[in-house]
Amino acid sequence: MGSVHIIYTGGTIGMVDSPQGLVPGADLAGWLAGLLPPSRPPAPGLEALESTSLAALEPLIDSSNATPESWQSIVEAVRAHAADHPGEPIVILHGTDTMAYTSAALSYALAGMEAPVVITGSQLPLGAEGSDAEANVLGAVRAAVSGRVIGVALFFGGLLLAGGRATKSSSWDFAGFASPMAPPLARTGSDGAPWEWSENHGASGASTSPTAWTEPRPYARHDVVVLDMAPGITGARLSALLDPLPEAVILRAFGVGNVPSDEPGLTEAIARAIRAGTAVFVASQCHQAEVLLGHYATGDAIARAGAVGTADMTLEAAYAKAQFLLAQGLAGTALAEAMGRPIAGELSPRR
Ligand code: ASN
Repeated sequence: MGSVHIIYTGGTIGMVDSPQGLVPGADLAGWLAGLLPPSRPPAPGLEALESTSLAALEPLIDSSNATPESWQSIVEAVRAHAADHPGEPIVILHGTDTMAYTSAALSYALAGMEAPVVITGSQLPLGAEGSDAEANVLGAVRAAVSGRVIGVALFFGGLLLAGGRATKSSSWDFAGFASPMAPPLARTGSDGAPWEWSENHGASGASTSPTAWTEPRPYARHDVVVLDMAPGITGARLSALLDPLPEAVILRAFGVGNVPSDEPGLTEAIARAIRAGTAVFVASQCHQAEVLLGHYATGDAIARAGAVGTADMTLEAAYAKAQFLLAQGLAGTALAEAMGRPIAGELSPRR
């Protein structure tokens, strides 16, 4: 593996101070040229790296401004590069705020692609003292050229995670991402020590899923709403939040997927949405969760109404998957059924 292609999309990594707060503006190309071979003796794992190319997307964004259309721009940039350089590893530099949504979205849309894709960013700008930018970029490039990543992965704070399994776990810690329901694909050792690869390091598994789309339709902005339950929510409030009806709802419920079943009109509001053709998914507010509707009476009523649990998917994976499946033309019951089938390793097989 002699080369890597880097796609820069924005995020704190390339930001500089301004009177309005952090904005894109750092000399990322110059910084990368100084960081990666041949200008520096290669960092461990990069001995075979001979050349790097860089493309920047327009406009560079804070990832809080990302939309499904932004995911599609990245998909197209990756595909365009892969068409001319088949199999060449790709690293994506991205803001951390919605990086886990993007990594899940890319893992569905790029499932089956030969080239490994590793996404990263940083908590501090590359020019800030003690920044995590250098360690994260070197780690992402090392993972990308390792020959061991299948599909899309996310590297951050010493962990390599499957793209569809990651979640942002801290707004400030350098260990900013976690994979609560799947082991990391690899962990870095300290000071150049060898990485520890997990046995299922190919678990991003994009090329292996029989249900993957080989030529998916592009992401577009579909009306998917994420709603949180909280003690005291009323049926009237939930009904109002669902009017007009979205194409899909992800209800972030309690524990294994419980909602307040004693609350008049609340289960009925969910059932009404499903009858009208909206797919209703039940996720959990727990950081680490497997949704099991029907385990308690409080989850059973909505399951009988046709709501479908998101199993052990992260919210990010479930949201991006709902957007992906809607973009493929699925709706209602077909969408609900497809949610339970893995596309790119985002979901554990049912035990
Ligand atoms: N707001 C930034 C972003 O997501 C946060 C970061 O990159 N650390 O673009």
